[in-house]
Amino acid sequence: MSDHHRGEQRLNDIAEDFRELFGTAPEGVWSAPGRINLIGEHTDYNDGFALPIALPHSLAAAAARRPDGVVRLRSRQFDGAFELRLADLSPGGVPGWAAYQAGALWTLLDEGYDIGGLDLLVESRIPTGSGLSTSAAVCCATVLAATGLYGPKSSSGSCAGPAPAEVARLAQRAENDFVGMPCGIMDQSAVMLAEEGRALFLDCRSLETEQVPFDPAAHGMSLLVVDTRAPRRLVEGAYAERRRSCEEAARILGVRALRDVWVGELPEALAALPDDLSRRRVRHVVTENARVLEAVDLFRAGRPREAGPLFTASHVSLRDDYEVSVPEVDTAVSAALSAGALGARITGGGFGGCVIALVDTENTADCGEAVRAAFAGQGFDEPVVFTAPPSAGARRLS
Ligand code: GAF
Repeated sequence: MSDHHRGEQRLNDIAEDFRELFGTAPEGVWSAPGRINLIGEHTDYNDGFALPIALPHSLAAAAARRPDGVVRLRSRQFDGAFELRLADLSPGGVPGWAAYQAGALWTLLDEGYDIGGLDLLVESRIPTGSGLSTSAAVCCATVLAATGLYGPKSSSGSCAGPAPAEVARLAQRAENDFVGMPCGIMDQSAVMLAEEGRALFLDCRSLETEQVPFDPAAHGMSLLVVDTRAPRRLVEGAYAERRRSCEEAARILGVRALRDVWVGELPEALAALPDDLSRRRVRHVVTENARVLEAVDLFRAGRPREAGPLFTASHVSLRDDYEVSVPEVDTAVSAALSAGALGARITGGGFGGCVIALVDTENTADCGEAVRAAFAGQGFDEPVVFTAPPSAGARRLS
């Protein structure tokens, strides 16, 4: 089946499910991809740099308006049916997966968007629980659906919906203020702004972006993704703790954010910090920002193969200084490197999730096999291995 036919089939299937669940046809369907961060991890909330791509895996959200201020939420992947009154939404008040959609709608209302009731069905093909940003995709798709159906802010004077970067900001706010996850802006920016064949160079302070060419196949490589399927535990508490320690270090160093410490100033900054833990956290963030800039230079120069060692250095820093790796992830990285990968690292927030590896095209299958064999040897669950061409960001499908 061609991509076009697969897309048509998906639309038909979600429309049929929607009719079955809600008794009416959807008025529109939007898609939002998952993301992989190539490099620049735990830098976004430090006002730093990141270099994500969008995955070919996406979720689709079908929606129709309702006249009664009620929101009905359903998911093909998750059990449970939620029926909520828009007027009753309050931060922390919705449990489970529906919190992300409810949070997106609450944010729009809080920011003066004139939205009303909705029936909303989400069908996700992004592997869940793998740190590939299903949550950002859900929030972005919900903002797109609600503003696509109810129109832009009545005071905006424009007939277009919010710009993609504004959708990313609204979606981030949903996670920060409604769900209570203090994430940065990297995931939502990738979901909204990524382009096929490009990586998104993101300055998380100015929010300036640059689409940097990244076409692994054209350089004889693939980007291999290993979903370790390691259970992600303590993710939110540990993430918030990392963020707090960075903010505290920035305060001690007298800078607005760790972005303001350049790598050449690192020895002096480390000497000013009171303990080894904060020194290691700062060293990760400062060196990681420098690695992103180096990788971007290599991509711009058409030399992405040379970015491999930067990936591996990023992993070592995240493992040893930032302490967000787990044994399954380290096993995948070591196995990929031993099998000849040009570079490999944990991607995303960590504490489980996925590993990415830059590999020669002809070595892709062997590298995947080496990782599977290493997992079997350690008694870990079998990982899911796939390749990820840089894909397009969120859009309306119908
Ligand atoms: C998670 C967060 F949601 C992002 O904002 C980012 O901090 C990432 O972890 C680590 O780079 O995905």
